[in-house]
Amino acid sequence: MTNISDYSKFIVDLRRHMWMAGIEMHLRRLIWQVAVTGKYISAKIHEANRKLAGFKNIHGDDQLTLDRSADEILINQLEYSGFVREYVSEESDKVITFQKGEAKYYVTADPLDGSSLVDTNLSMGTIIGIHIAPLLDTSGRDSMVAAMYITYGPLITMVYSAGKGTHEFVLNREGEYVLSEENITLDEKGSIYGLGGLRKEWTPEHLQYVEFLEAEGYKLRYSGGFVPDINQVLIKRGGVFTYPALKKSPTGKLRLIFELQPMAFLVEQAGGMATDGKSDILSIKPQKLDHRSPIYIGSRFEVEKVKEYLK
Ligand code: AFP
Repeated sequence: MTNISDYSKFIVDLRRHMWMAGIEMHLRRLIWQVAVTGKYISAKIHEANRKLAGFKNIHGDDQLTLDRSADEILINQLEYSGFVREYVSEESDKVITFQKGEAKYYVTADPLDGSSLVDTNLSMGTIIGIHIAPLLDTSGRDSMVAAMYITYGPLITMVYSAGKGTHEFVLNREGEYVLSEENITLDEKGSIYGLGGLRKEWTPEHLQYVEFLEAEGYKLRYSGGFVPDINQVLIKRGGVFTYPALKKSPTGKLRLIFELQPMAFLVEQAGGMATDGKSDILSIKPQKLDHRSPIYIGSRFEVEKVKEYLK
């Protein structure tokens, strides 16, 4: 696939990239509007983090309001976009109908994933899925047309795909998203792994899989933030993140609609895979908004390998 940036001797910003990729206008504008919310959510994080004002740290209830603030910013930004038919977020678990008429996109959001990390100054993120069918009607593979996430770290970055590769943009000092990594493509095999859940809660099969990776010399990369942990696998071009089935919670912890399907879309577009151990994440039909699923996501070798242990 020829990189668009090969044609352009100028900095390629997000809108130009999507236009040159031939993405449909309404979808381009919706992706752009979500990307813009990243600036407002980042400002909210700074505002809410009372350490800046010399206080000790942000308390649990403040973290909660931070989640809700991020959700409100997304709602305000998308409600009048004219492109969004329904919006549902991990914060409210209820479907909000914005528009009827020709508005055709169904948007899912985890507005601020990893918010419990805010007082540690570790990275957090916003996860967005964009569908063309109601969320519980079909699998992500049949309904999802785009996915993206925003990372709030030393830099604000945005990774998106609309089915034509996975690309990273960085927010520059002028407030523009400029292309930083185009057509991210995972290697067949990586060298890092992120392992969620308590070791004593792991199933024997999962433990054997982890011991295989340890014997292969994989290095542990786990921050407790799904977005930066997945971002690391993508930007380092390989490896695996897993939050597995646990003895006491066979469906694991992470949410299929809000977290797993958007990331599976992005990783598949980068040549990787995502499974619950048996089925592709994108092929799973959500049973409810709060549908949780185990996940193994990353480069092909590691994800194919886990199926040998969990079959
Ligand atoms: P919070 O949003 O409550 O911080 O949880 C983050 C998360 O949902 C996901 O981002 C992490 O991968 C996962 O939880 C970490 O879970 P553990 O704390 O059990 O490791």
